[in-house]
Amino acid sequence: MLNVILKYFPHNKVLSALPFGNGHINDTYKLILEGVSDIFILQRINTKVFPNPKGIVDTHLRLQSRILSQRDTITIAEIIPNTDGEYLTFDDEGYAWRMTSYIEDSYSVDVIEHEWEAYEAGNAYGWFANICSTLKVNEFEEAIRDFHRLSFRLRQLKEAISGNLSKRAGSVKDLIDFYQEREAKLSLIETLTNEGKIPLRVVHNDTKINNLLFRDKKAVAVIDLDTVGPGILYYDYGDALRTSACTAKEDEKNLDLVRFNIEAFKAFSNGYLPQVKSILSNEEREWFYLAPVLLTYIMGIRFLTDYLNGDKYYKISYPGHNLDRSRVQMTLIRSMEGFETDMKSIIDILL
Ligand code: ADP
Ligand code: GN1
Ligand code: MG
Repeated sequence: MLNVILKYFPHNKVLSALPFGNGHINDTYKLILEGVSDIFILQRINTKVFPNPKGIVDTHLRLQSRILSQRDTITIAEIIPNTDGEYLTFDDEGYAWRMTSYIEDSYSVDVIEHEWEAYEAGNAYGWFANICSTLKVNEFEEAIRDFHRLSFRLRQLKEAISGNLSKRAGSVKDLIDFYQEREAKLSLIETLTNEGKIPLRVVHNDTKINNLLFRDKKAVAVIDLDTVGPGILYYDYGDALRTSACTAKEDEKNLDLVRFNIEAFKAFSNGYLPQVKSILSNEEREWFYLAPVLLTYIMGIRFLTDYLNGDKYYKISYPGHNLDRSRVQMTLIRSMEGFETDMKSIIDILL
């Protein structure tokens, strides 16, 4: 890593470069240098997950040229070039790194405890959706192909079950059944999208709660822009609620603590929906209430698939980590299913 830092700051001593945050994909470090008042975020991009890091940088640059000139109260981190003017720096092993500004005095949260946090999260992701609505979707490419395409994720699950690489399939039959039982109902959104009834837009595609930064009691930055590109608004609304309107952390072992938090749902929706209201088509308004279940379902399937494949994709801290994550998603879906009518009426009022 030191050789990478030298490409940005050849003359400053490194005071610290410590692992930072709880991301599941990239390696993130907070960098403090002697004689430089700013702090930086240095990330080694996971190129197994993101095969085209240059595409990610191009997207970031387009977003920052659109956003940073506005001086809004919410912002994004700025990607910073090295001394050669390049936005990607390759280390001796060929890994790609990038540096961004550190959002000063900020913090991220993994579980929402107060309604104001949910409102702020909705407001910030709504702000992002609104900005992206002015971008042309056909000028962006998916960073990860078929990222939120349910049929693709279900196919991956089926392959993982039949491949049974980690010999774990026999022990998780309850989970496999749970996810497979819901396939028909939750395929509706993909069908409507394929038919062009739900429009493709530029969206964030990874709106979990810790991809937002707070300062004091305000959400001040939307981060983790690697997946920004074509998608539908439900992806962002749904994935944000999966983590903002859940009473427990994503990998909680005590499933009794995992419930859908309808008050947080209401507060998030209050922040989000008014900002996208004017851009929605009639068909798009109709199915918003299915988005939280759909995105929780997709993540539950992805965690289970990774568990069955022997934990190749997400970072884990212990062997059953992906299984715990998948069980939390299952429990949250069960809880959400009891609130579908409430979700629909809250959304109808706001739209
Ligand atoms: P990953 O793709 O692995 O999730 P992220 O870009 O989300 O990586 O970064 C991981 C964590 O690091 C975030 O959840 C956040 O806590 C912290 N972080 C990332 N970028 C910044 C930044 N520019 N300023 C402050 N904190 C940041
Ligand atoms: C990953 O990168 P991170 O940790 O913010 C994943 C998301 C999942 C999330 C689950 C590129 O997000 O899709 O929802 O983990 N990102 C990628 O916690 O796969
Ligand atoms: Mg992240």
